Amino acid sequence: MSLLKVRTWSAIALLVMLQAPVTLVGKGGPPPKKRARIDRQVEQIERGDSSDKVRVIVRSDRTDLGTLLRSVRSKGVNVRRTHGRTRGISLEISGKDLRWLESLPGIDSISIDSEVTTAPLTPEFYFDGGGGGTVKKASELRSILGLSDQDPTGSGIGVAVVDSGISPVADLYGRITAFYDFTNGQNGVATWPVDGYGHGTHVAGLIAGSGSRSSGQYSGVAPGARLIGLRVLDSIGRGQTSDVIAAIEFAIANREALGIDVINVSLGHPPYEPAATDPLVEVVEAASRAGIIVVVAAGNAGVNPLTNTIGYGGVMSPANAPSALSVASAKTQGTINPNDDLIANYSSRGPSWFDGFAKPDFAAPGQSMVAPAAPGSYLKMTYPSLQVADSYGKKTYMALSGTSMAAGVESGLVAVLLEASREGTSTHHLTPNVVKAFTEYTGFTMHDATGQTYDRMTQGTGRVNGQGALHLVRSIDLDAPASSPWIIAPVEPYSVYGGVTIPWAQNIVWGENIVWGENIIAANNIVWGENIVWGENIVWGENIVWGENIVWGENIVWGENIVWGENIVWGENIVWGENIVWGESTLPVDDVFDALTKKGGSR
Ligand SMILES: [Ca+2]
Repeated sequence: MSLLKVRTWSAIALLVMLQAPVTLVGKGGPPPKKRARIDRQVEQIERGDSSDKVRVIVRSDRTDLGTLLRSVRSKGVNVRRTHGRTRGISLEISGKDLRWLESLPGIDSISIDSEVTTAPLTPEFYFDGGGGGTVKKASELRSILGLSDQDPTGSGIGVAVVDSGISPVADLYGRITAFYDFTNGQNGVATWPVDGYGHGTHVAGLIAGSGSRSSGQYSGVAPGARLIGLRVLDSIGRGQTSDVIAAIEFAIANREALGIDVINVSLGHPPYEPAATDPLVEVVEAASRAGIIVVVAAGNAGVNPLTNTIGYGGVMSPANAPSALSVASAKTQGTINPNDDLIANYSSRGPSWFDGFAKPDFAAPGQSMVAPAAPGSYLKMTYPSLQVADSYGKKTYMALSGTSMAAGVESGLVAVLLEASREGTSTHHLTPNVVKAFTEYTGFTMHDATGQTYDRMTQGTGRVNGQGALHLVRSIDLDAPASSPWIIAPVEPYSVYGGVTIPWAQNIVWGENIVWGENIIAANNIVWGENIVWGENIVWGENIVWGENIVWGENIVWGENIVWGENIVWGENIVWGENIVWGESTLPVDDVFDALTKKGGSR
């Protein structure tokens, strides 16, 4: 697509956005037929007018999918799945029939059924001088999060791992309580746990591994938690959006039966449309509404693989989902003290494409993380240099890096917080919003190697602080009535790690808003309810207004032209949603994604 065309498209989109919503009033017959919205991938294929088959996800504006299903089947279209909760149908159709599909009544939008990837970070892919040279040692993972041996282990909490499966290795013995396969269109077939690729086992180990083969050295964050394996990636790491949607819908539907409290999603695809119509985002939002806490890897698109420069706008779908806990990758430098932690170069920076949401939400340890290697798996066999020996001299562990690992660590931490919240007599559970707000509020502001504070689009509110979040969870009364104070114990906004006292970030990044102040949580500004409700005396940051006109400190003006620090000019040169911005150059997102995935070896 030429830049000229992109600009034209962008100008039209801008005009549409500026128009006031049109309301049809009166009784002059049926409203004119509107065509379904399509994402830019579908748009491109439609223009190609090829008879090649294309997989798409159709979202209906009606709850009854029957008529729609009959219509598409009558045309001989292959229906692959139906997604009842999100009113969707996944199907395979000729590119030439897309326009016909678009004009069918009852269709709201059509999205590409994109391939998803974990973009795992293999040795040639670190961009960080060979992985940062830090392998997690001893039972340091919990210590690095400020958790003591006496703190909760996630007992009674269920974490669904939507990934390549989970291998029943010794460290996960007795932890995998259910396993279902959704690969290649399978409809949640209950099987013996498997993981041909090796990614899901590693993530599961960071969440709930016992460390039994390493005398506890390589245990996960929440060794007491249960794991529910939802396999969506095949033995070489391939999977499709529709399979992921099916798995998450299954998790929502079976939430009670399987005891699912948390969903870990360490995979994604580049956003092809605004979050509001992205089917993968929608199912994450549905899970959050059902009370499940969804933890998502921000993505590993922080570095332009062609120029090796760091850039913004690389957050993957569904990490762009407003309700998701979107996690960046921190390098702990192998120390307990979080003050020396750095953000990994590869960690995807925000804001999110199309919407400009402030993402990621925070950063968790994700560099050179040691966890169980799935026996005979693709990752273990392909990268022997990543294998790590256990206490018996056998290489049953491996070190992987990426936001996938950071998400696993965060999911484990959420399990710890949830167990803590159920210690008392409270009848209420922590909602996804509250868990996110507490984790953001108690985070540690991070600095780069030169002492410069990372911006919010890089670190969110900072490095997660398990000790602080746990303290906050234990200081509130979940049964406090709406609009009343819920802090029942004094909250000191700092934590002590290895003798070092570090203040909390004490701010919250929320969708398009950043809220800052010491009193956000301590006072009556957040009240209990389905949503977090901001008090009337909210301070909209000291220097941040995020909306039609944005001023960010002294560096950023977001409107017609955007200037980010000294490096990025965002305006004339850059088309939002089509390109990733790296320094002063841009690159089409598909080229980047291809380069990332090829280099990452996942397809
Ligand atoms: Ca550290």
